[in-house]
Amino acid sequence: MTGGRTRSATEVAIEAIVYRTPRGDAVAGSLSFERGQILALVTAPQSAAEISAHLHLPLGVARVLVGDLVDEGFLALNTRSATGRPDLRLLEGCSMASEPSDMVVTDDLGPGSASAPMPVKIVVAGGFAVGKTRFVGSISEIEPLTTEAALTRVSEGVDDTSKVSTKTTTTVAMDFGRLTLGEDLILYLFGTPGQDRFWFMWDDLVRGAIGAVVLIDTRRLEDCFPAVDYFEEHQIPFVVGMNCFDGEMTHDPDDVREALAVSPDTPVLTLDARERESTRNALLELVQHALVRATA
Ligand SMILES: Nc1nc2c(ncn2[C@@H]2O[C@H](COP(=O)(O)OP(=O)(O)O)[C@@H](O)[C@H]2O)c(=O)[nH]1
Ligand SMILES: [Mg+2]
Repeated sequence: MTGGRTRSATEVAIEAIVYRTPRGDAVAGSLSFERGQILALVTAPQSAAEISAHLHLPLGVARVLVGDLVDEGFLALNTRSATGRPDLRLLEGCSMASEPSDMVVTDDLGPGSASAPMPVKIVVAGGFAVGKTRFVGSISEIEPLTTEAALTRVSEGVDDTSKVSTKTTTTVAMDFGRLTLGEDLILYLFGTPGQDRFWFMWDDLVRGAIGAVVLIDTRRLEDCFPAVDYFEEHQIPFVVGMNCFDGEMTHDPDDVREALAVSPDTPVLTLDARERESTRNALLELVQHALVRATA
């Protein structure tokens, strides 16, 4: 499908918004196989992650094919990105997100912006079964899609002197969801894969994200330590969401903050990942926190 290559000249971020060029419109009916399917799908701008999920293509493959089509001039990427730079519009978008029909974003974003909305990325992390999938699903306007990332790792042989490398390929299901915050602003939520052996995917997921929500189950707090460590080390703003599995709040946020040894300004809140309002509040807290951090 990708001619054995793993990279096309154009690198495609998972949240990059892909849209069709006039040249792409012209050839849409004539390309075959996955290339044709991608062009047919992208009648409306969407992210590489969505393309992967809709076409049941491993994420890595979808990104390479999209990159090729960009190189050929059939697709284009929105290169403007809100990632890493939360602004007030995002906060406003999040506050209004309960009434999608009322949302209007009037700011003139300048040339080149008309074709595709700007993606904003937030990562949802935590240990196993803390509610990541529920969290993403409760707020996403699209059916929660999972996509498979085909992964090839080269691991060094056990015997140092042999310098033998072995390749293993594995797949992982990833949660992601979408929330339109305005006609030109789309929030993408990406859930981190729970298992330790997928740690190396985090850099890709987290690159450019404005922040993260770390979900915790207070009965097994230690499960979130790796996520907290990761975000602190990479200086990604995050909020901690205590998921109320027993239906009532049994822990004081200050106690949890202390147990996690996170900074005093890190928001720790209670939530129910199954409730849209609750999820939205957590996202709002995060955007607010990220804004404060960015302007500090
Ligand atoms: N009571 C309660 N159950 C939840 C909540 N969030 C998730 N669950 C349940 O906990 C289980 C694990 O949730 P899931 O989202 O699959 O966890 P993940 O492994 O982090 O993706 C599922 O059965 C959910 O329905 C919550 O806020 N409260
Ligand atoms: Mg899950």
